[in-house]
Amino acid sequence: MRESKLERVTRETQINLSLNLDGKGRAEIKTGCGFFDHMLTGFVTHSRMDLALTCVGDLEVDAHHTVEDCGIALGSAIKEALGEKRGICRFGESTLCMDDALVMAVLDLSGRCGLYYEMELPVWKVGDFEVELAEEFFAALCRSLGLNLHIRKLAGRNTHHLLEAMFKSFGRAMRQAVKIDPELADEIPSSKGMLE
Ligand SMILES: [Mn+2]
Repeated sequence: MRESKLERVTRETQINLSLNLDGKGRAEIKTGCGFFDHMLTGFVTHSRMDLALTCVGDLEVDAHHTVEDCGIALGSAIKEALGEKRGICRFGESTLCMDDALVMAVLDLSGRCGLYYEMELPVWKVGDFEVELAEEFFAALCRSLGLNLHIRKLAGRNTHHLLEAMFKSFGRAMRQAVKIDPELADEIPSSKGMLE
């Protein structure tokens, strides 16, 4: 079973997480930041992972620690559930629209961290979420997972739609990348023989 559980406690956040890579897209997300919950739920639905995530963070400061630490935790959990990455497709890509918004996510579970984030977002805050935190989330996730990720806005004006299209597009791309490729048997899909 490609699953993992994780508890992460710092002076800024307390996180409990359980993940199943081969799920049905079931999300139980409670971070105290409503818009961020909405984004993570979109990711989960379209990645088809099952994710239960509770975070009690220092929202009296702002949502920064909460969002960043959830990124760290989710990346660590996916990494643990993937193990040696035997038989996975490894690469994923998705260009997804939501009304006016058109966003592309292309990724490689290479074991190396890289984030190439080109989203021009018209407003600085949506609901209780400062939009610059989205980049912090992906940066943290890429570091802890060892993910190379390109995210690019192709079109769009509405910031809610743009962020939502981005998280869903990331979900679709991750779904492809973690999928088991039946032709690979249990090979590690790398000419080096390892993905670390
Ligand atoms: Mn929405």
